[in-house]
Amino acid sequence: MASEQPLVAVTCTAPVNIAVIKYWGKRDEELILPINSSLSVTLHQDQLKTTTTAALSRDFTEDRIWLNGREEDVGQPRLQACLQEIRRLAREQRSPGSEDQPPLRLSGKVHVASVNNFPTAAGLASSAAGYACLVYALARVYGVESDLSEVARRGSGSACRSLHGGFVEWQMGQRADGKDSVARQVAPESHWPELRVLVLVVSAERKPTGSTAGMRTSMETSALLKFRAEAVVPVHMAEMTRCVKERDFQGFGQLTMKDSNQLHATCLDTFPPICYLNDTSRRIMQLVHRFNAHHGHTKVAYTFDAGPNAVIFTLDDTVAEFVAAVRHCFPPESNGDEFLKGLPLRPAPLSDELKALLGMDPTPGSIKYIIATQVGPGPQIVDDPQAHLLGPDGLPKPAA
Ligand code: 2P0
Repeated sequence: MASEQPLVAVTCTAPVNIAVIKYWGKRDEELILPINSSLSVTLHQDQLKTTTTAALSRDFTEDRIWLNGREEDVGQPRLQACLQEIRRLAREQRSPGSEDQPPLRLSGKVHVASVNNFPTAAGLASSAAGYACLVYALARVYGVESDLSEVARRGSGSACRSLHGGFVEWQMGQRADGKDSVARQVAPESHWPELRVLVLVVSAERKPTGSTAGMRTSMETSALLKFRAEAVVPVHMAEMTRCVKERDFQGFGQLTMKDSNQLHATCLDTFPPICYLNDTSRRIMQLVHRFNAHHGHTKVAYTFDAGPNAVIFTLDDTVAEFVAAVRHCFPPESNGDEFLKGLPLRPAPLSDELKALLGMDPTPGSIKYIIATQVGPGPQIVDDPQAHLLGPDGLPKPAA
C-alpha cells in the first residue's frame, strides 16, 4: 500500500485476571451489567499477557482485525460495541473550536492486531485480557482519556477487571445505563508480594459451555443463582476486601474456595446442568484439602472458572512444596522438564508423611503443565516501535 500519510500506531499489553469472588449472571445482556459485584487478582504479564497494536491511516479503506495472526470478522457485535464507544468518546472529547480538523482519529479506519503469549489451547480465559488490551490500545490511538470500564465491559464483562493491576473489584452498580458498573483497584500489585499463583492446565477432551450461554441458562433456571447474588455475594465481597487489605491468607484462601464451589454448585443447579469441573479438577480439590489438613491450616486455595483448569493461590514459603505434591499426584507423562513454566522454583522434597496422607494413586498426564506466576500490574504502553504487530503498510508483520 503506497502510504502518503504516516501511520499512527500504538502497542499495549494487558493482563489476565482471576476472580476470587465470581461474576455469573447478567441483568442487562446488551450493556453487560452483572447481577453481583466480583473481585479479582491481576496476574503478572511476564507469564500471561495479550499484546495489541492499533493503527490509524487515511490509506485504510476499512476496519480490520487479526487475532493470533488470523484475520477475524470485524463486524462481530461485541467488537463493534467497543469500537463505536471509543469513537463516540473521541468525538465527545474533541475540543470545541479547534481548527485543525478533521483529525485522522475522527475520520480514519483502524487496523488492529492482537496476540497472546500463552497458547489459546491452554483453555485459559483470554477474552478478559484480549478486550482490555483492545480497548486500552484503541483509547490511546484515538486519544481518549476517560475511564474505560464501561467500554471494556461491553467486550466481555470480566475484561473491565483487567484494566487495573493488583486486586480489583467490579462494582455491579445500580443504574440502568451502567454508568456506575465500574472496575476499581482495591490494592496495588505491590500490596501482597508473598502471594503466588499456579495455573494448573488440565487436559480436557471437550469444549465446555461458553460463559455467556452458561450464564444465560443459569439466569433462566437457577434459584440458587438468585440467592447467591442477593444474599451471599455482598457478604463475600466485604469479607474478601478485608482479607486482601489485611493480607489474611487463611481467610482469603477459604473464601476463594467457597466462592468457587458456590459458582459450580450454581452451574449444577442450572437446568440442564452445566459441569465445568472434571475428575482431575475434583482430584486437585481433594489434594488441596488434604495438603491443608496435613499442615493444620489453609496454606493453599483453588478456584475454577468455566473449564476444568485450576488456579491455585498460595504464599512463597509453600509454593515449592505444593508443586512437589502436584508432581507426586499428577506426574508429567512426558517432557518432565517442561512441566513447570513461568517463575523459577527451587525444588522441594515431599515428606513420606505427606505422601502417605495424600494417599492418591498417581494419574500421569492429567495435568499438562503448570504456569507459576504472581500478582502483576495493569495495562502498559510499549514504547519500542519495533514491538508493533503491524508493519508500515498496516498489515501484520510476519511472525518472528
Ligand atoms: C469471572 N467468569 O468472574 C467469571 C467466573 C467465568 C467464571 O467472567 O458474557 O467472558 O463476556 O460477560 O466475562 C467469564 O465470563 O462473560 C467470567 P461475558 P465473561 O471471571
